[in-house]
Amino acid sequence: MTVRPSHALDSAVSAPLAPLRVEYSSASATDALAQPDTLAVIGFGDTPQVHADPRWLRVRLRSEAPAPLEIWRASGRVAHGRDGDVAWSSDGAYAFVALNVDEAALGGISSAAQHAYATLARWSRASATPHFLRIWNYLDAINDGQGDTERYRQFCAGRAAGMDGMFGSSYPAATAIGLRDGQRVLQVYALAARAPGCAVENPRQVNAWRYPRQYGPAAPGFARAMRAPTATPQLYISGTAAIVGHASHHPEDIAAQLDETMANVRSLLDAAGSHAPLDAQSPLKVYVRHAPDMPVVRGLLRARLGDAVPLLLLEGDICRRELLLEIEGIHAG
Ligand code: 3EB
Repeated sequence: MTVRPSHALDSAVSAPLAPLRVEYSSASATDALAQPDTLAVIGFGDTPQVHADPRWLRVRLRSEAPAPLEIWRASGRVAHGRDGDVAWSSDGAYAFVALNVDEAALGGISSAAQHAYATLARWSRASATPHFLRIWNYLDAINDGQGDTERYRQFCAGRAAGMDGMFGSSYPAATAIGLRDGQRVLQVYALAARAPGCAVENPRQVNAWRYPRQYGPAAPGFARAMRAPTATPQLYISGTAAIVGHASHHPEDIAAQLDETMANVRSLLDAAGSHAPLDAQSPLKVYVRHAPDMPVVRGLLRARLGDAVPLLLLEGDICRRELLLEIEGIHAG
């Protein structure tokens, strides 16, 4: 492993972190990457991946309109580099970690997921920021295959094997969404921190890691949300859909799924003790299965949330076939 800034002896190790600043921005990636406090710049869809910088990541999901960039800003000076297939950046308080795993090279989605998570585990053990707060997973053709051979279920099995207890019984917040470009390259990226966050579960939903066997051989290892170890409250909300208990609700009804999803988000915010409304400090990412639903979903969300909440709508497949949308976000409050 190459040398990464070690703040392990810093007396501030246990001090609360400043909140990570996350925004959807029309800035150019070049300008964003030129800022010394930029931790990550994420482009979507057809954005050409032209930056060699390890902080630059392209997610292969199409957006509704020309997609803004998602920019993460830390507080301190950001160092960055690559260790094997891991791209990383860190200011000592937070780290961005990303890797792409070619499925064919590993022998399938399950082995690719296992490799990705074993690599993250190894990375975190050697890191001054070993605590994962939030992980994103993107894989092609997530709903292909029947029953336990469905690619999402295979992904979950590989992820569980690769995690190998690294999270104990407290998982980070997460998203797992399907790509559609036929590139069998699993993409995993994460936000890690110097101090641990606190997992939050949703009383309206069965904890995902306790889903019954009918949903696959390995339950998905993620928490519904993660409270960040910050001086002022910040909550990372996992991908949230129209699941109540462990069952999907309202198949084929996008408006009802949106209502149910927002009821879940509300319930999660309540469980986290977060009573501030979603506002300009609450960027939401909305994954929509069918492109024609995107303007409908945007309209319904704007009517519900007002104009201040930053929204990024992306076309992607949800991990259960009957689910038409999923919403994730970050909330200050
Ligand atoms: C759900 O609630 C919907 O496998 O990492 C949401 C967020 C979902 C994360 C994951 C899956 C994951 O079960 C699917």
